[in-house]
Amino acid sequence: MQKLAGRGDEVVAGSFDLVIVGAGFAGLYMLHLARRMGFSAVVLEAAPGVGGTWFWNRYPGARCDVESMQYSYSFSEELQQEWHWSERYASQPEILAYANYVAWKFDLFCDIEFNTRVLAAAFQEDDCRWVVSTDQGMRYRAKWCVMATGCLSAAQIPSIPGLDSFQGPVYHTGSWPHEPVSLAGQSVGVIGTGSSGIQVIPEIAAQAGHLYVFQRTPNYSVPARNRPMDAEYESSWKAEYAQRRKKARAMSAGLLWDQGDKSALAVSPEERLQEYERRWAAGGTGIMAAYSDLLQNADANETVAEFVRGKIRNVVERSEVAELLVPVDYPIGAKRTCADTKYFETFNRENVTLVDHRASPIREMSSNGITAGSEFFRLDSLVLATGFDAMTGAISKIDIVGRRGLNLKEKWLNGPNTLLGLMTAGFPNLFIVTGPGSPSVLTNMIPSIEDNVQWIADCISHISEEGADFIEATGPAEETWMGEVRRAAEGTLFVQAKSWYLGVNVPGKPAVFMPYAGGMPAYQRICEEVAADGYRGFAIGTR
Ligand code: N01
Repeated sequence: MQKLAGRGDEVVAGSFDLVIVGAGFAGLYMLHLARRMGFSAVVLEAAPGVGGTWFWNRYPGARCDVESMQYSYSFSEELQQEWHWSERYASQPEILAYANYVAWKFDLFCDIEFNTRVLAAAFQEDDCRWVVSTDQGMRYRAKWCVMATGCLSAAQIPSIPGLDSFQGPVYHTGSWPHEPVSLAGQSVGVIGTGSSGIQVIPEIAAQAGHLYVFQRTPNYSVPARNRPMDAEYESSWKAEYAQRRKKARAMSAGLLWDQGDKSALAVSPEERLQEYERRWAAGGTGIMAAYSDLLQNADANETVAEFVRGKIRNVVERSEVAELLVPVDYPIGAKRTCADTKYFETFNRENVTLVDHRASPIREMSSNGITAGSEFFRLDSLVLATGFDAMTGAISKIDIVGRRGLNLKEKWLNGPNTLLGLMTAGFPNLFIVTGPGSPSVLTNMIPSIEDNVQWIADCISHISEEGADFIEATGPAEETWMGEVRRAAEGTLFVQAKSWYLGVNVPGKPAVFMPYAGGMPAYQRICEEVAADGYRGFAIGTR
């Protein structure tokens, strides 16, 4: 990279059309598209490699809960034909290998600056340029700044008194070490029973001397029934990938699955049971697609929730443990439904103890263990499966200053405001991929990323062709969209659980349902209409 003379201690690394923050699936595709459209671009990435959240989440058992034939890019027919997924649900190492393959195939590495954390981004009103500063003491100037920072990339560390005094290693599932971690024979504590906890717990139980699982809220989980990729299944996808991707995008979650169109309450209990059993045997979260109203109607939801509770009770041998593992006080699916491999069976092992953190809250940690309620648990190692400051965490870590000194963190103090999740008023030429206010985490992420990135690339092209200097979300359009996001959520059961969708897992974070729950097709249609209507709701201008 050419280095130019800088101001102060910083070196000006260069001027680009786009600065892209993050080399996960969003950043990689943004770079690819930008280059294809003839723009100069650089990606700034804190990690030493590509893959984003899949770079960091390398805990044992880490695996995607969306089928691999669908959790992949669709933009290149050649890519989707030549890549072979070895399992129904891809493991983290395979997803990371895929990200690296994509970066290699499309020659992306040369435009990515690794080990480079973005600290600040400031909009210069005089020339409509973003100046992006990094921890490497570099400044990058660009007309467009794209936050491809990911929805689940800022690990959330709980504030447990005395955590720092613990002498053993503390691992967070979301920033797992790269060196092999051996927990063999140790006394290990795991805090958290969300998707990450549910995947890591069986793996740790298999090697630990004793495992203590500290559970605050039990989670609904269904068996993934992962297996090696079936050759015929793979061929059938590859024979009609384009048509299937199109059909998937027409489904609410952007996933091609067997979506039932009847209400769960419109069929007999016998028929319903048969259908749930069929889907349970098939594995995966498709059980939530059995009927059309499972995420909207509390009574319909209760039918599947009760079915899953029954399965948990059947698997877990000690009834007092089973009762602790059975979720009762929120609808299934209101927190993301987990897909597991022998999670509930793990609690039948002699070397696993479930600690009910609600009845016996974690009080403190000391040099050699943890006190929950009045009991002390001696630990050699601690694993935090405590999730993420989702959707806004990674962006908020960057000091982003827009027009007239407006600070994004301050603007979002009472919850994030965006127009379509793509832009936020007061921050011209700053885009967010799958930002709060987009369907993102409620959908298959990679197609959602592709659609957002395509929209951004088309927008940049349009503004450049018009000879304009900026595009910016307007306040009233943003307010209208946030109303739409609220209304869409209120029509669902999502708001009835204390989840990271609402931000309530992070102390002090305002409780605002962040993703757009109106479904991928509705969102995509709105995005297309807005663009076709000359970017309705956005201001376009010259300086
Ligand atoms: O995080 P979570 P995650 N004291 O927030 C508990 C994706 N993902 O990393 O529920 C004690 O869901 C917390 O308890 P509670 C997927 O979208 C996908 O597991 O707040 N406990 C909860 O049990 C997923 O939804 C995959 O009461 C504390 C857990 O920690 C998202 O990432 C795999 C605590 C956090 O659960 C996040 O999943 C992994 C405290 N202070 C992740 N703070 C797949 O594709 C938190 N907890 C399969």
